[in-house]
Amino acid sequence: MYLNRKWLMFSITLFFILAVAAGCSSESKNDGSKKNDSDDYGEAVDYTITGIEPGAGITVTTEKALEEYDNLQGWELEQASTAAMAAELDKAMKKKSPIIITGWNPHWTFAKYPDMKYLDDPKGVYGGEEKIKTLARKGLKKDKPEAYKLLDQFHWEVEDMEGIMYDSKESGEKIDKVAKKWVADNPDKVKEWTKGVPDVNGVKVELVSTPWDSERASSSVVKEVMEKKGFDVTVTPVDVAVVFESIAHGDGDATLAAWLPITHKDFYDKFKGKFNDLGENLTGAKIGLVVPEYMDIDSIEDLKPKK
Ligand code: PBE
Repeated sequence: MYLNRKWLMFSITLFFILAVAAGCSSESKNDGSKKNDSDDYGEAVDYTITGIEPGAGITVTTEKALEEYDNLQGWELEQASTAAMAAELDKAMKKKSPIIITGWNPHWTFAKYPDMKYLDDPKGVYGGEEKIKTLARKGLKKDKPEAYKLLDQFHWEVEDMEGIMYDSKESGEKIDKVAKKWVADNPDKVKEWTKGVPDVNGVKVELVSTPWDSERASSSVVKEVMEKKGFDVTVTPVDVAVVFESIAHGDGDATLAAWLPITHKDFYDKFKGKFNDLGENLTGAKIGLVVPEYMDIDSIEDLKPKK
């Protein structure tokens, strides 16, 4: 009798354990299927990728992606500004709602939101590692050899650039101010860039640049370093297309803002042969489609076409 009761208790307990386990697994199944529904992030974001300025290289590249990926049929790229994209991202992150942005490194976004990921790009539309190159107008080497030498020697790391961008975002101080401090704090790097460059007396240099923090950082740093050597430097931020035109036509002296081989490919190819390529000033940049980690998606190909 006692034994039987013990068995009964055991069976009841076992039943409960199994019932709970079954409950759990059916719950996780439900979760799974729920996930599959909301996996269709397309509807949630209205089949829209949140982009930046119409003139950006990443905008051109994303338009190519919309053509290349069959599953992105019916999708659109919203184009406004980097600030507008950042505001949208901020809103989405707070609500944990889905968002797909055009993203890049170096950028402060990744410092502020480390829980973001690039979507795999099996067709390689966005390429792999991007480099930022220095281009100079033809004739700069002959006309202003000291400037050319310094620009040619300028090279820094992702962390340097990102540090300036992030400090500026955090402190609210303008990039050029933070850049001045950076120059004062990094005499070793500055020494390398200025090696063998004689001081000059007011030689004018115009750097054409783009209106993103990454390029504000590089241009401000180089301006500061050059001015300490006696150059008189102007930085002009313009559209990417105008940067290339201006260097090709010899209106601007140089740019530190050419993202290659993918981001600015069309502009580079269009004016090839009409400028001098001084090589990269930074390696390890990247562009692509970026989403918050909380989105259960890994690849551009996981997105569904518009219904
Ligand atoms: N960016 C940042 C620019 C270059 C620098 C990636 C947004 C672009 O042309 O796309």
